[in-house]
Amino acid sequence: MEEFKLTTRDEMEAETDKLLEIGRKVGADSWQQRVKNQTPHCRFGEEGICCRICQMGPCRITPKSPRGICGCDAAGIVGRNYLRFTAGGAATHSDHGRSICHTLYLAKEDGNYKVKDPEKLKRIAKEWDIETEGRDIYDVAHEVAETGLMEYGKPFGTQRFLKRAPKHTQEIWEKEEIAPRVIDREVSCSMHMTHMGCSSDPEALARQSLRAGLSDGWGGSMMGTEFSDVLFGTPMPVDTEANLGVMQEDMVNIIVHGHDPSLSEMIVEYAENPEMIALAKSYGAKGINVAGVCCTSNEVAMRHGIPMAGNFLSQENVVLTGACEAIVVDVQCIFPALGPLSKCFHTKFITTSEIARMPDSDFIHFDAENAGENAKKIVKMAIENFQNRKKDLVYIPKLKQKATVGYSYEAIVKTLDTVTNSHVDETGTTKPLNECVKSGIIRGAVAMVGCNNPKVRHDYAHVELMKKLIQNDIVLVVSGCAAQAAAKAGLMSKEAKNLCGDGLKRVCELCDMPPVLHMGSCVDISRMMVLVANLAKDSGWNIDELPVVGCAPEWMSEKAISIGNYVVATGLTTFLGVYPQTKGSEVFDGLLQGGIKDWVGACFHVVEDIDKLGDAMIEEIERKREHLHI
Ligand code: BF8
Ligand code: SF4
Repeated sequence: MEEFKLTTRDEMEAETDKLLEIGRKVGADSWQQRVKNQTPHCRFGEEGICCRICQMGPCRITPKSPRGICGCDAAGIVGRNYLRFTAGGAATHSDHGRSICHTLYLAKEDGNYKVKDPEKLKRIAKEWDIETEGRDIYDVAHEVAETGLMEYGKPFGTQRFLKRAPKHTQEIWEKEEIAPRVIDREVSCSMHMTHMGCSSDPEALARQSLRAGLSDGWGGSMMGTEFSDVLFGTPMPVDTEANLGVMQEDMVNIIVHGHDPSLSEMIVEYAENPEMIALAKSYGAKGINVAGVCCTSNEVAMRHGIPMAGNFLSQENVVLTGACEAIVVDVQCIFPALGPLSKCFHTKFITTSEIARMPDSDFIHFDAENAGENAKKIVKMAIENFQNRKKDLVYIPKLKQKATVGYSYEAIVKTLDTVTNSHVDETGTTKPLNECVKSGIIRGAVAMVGCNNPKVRHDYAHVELMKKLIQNDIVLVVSGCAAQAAAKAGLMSKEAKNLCGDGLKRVCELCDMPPVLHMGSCVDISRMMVLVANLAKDSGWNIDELPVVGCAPEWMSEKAISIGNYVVATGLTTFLGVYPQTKGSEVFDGLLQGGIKDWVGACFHVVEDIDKLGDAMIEEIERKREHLHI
């Protein structure tokens, strides 16, 4: 048996260089080149002190001009920009959640979408006081979906899922007036507050940022996750593979990219259809290979073991292999660059959502009603495109690692139970995990999430931090592009246990799990919220006392900031490796990195030096342990 070894960043970059070389031959552009073209960035933008929200501006803050034309100061401008950024993220995640609600509403026994986890559906129905006894499961599904849709627009009250949080957390949210009302209201209220001539008070802007974030994490994202599980199944551990080497030279390669599993689930289904496989063979391919990029990849990897080709900054690489017949996208984090890039190769760039229309793509409008038919059409298009491959442009790097993924909250509870063999009911408890933490076998946990950002060497921060943390017996729960960084490097292989400290290694052995647990896509950070909520309830500690922190070392998107806000507002101190655009106001920045702790028991810390970032997290976890006397 070959000895286990992580794939290094150097190895991956050497392969990327080869791909870029091929790209240059066919006139392809690349993000690496565009970063050069865009550097240096505008300092006003970087520090958040450029205001463009009215036509008297744009106004920029300098020592000579400390206020905009309306008189708004740096704290107001930075705060408004930050809140708008958050609202963008909350809207995006939540609208994804809304489309999943709609899909659930349209689910039927003989339709394109069915209920795959009726037990989970019944649990949610019970939570929401919806009758399940003696009812057809689809009646229940439709009522739950409609009730979920009302969470976006009901006139009164707060988000239903807030009740999942421990009492202590709920009380903080009430007292600080940040309990999120309906989702659309938090987003539009944020836009209203940041209109010219409304809020310029930094505290009010920070507070609304937390509330808008919470409407995402405990509202839109949580419904996105929960209803995706109901529709497509709750993830359980499954083996898969990661990195560009999952693409196959003799197969039709279809890459699914984006976020909404409604599309990718159907593509996966049709790619397994015997009729389609026969068609692929008739075109000279051995079969059909579906692989993923970004969070769509996380969704189908978690549920079906579909291999993960790469994360955010790998998206151009999949086309550069010359072996991608189609890259099929839904929404979010899709480079518009894929249009012109695909034209340099034979690749079909297929857009499917009205939310994400892009030039140089084939648009096939995909919705719940036409899902089956259109998924078939897309798979067929990819197959027919196999013959157009330019053989001399094909280069698939041999990079590939094994990964075990699928650690939903339910799966983690079940897996950790192996340590104590205590009884698990249908929802289980987190007691075994608590025991491991109390005894110190596991020192704590880091929820590492978020994107790639060219401001940080691609995946380097994720992987180096994860290595350091597991060496120190800190278990990782990860999602989004952080998860794929781990998988590509090999940290989701069960053999990665050999890189752990003795305590965590023992837990990995006993539970037969990797030290870095893949909890899913970015909307699935709601799973992490459920996990810490139940850890707190089962242990009797408050969430802000748990030796658990959040971390986004390479983040870039509005969604990531929305996430940061709800993770902090839930009580988890969160470490960022990329400075948000807030440097221009010490007052606002000081709130985020200190002041808000008085409200919610946690705040942000920005540490751009990766080594120091790791140390800071370990120190924070040890401080929490000391406080708990464990
Ligand atoms: O929602 S981690 S780059 S893919 S935003 Fe995007 Fe960031 Fe990746 Fe998933 Ni999340
Ligand atoms: Fe300038 Fe005020 Fe208008 Fe912003 S709102 S652009 S600071 S005048």
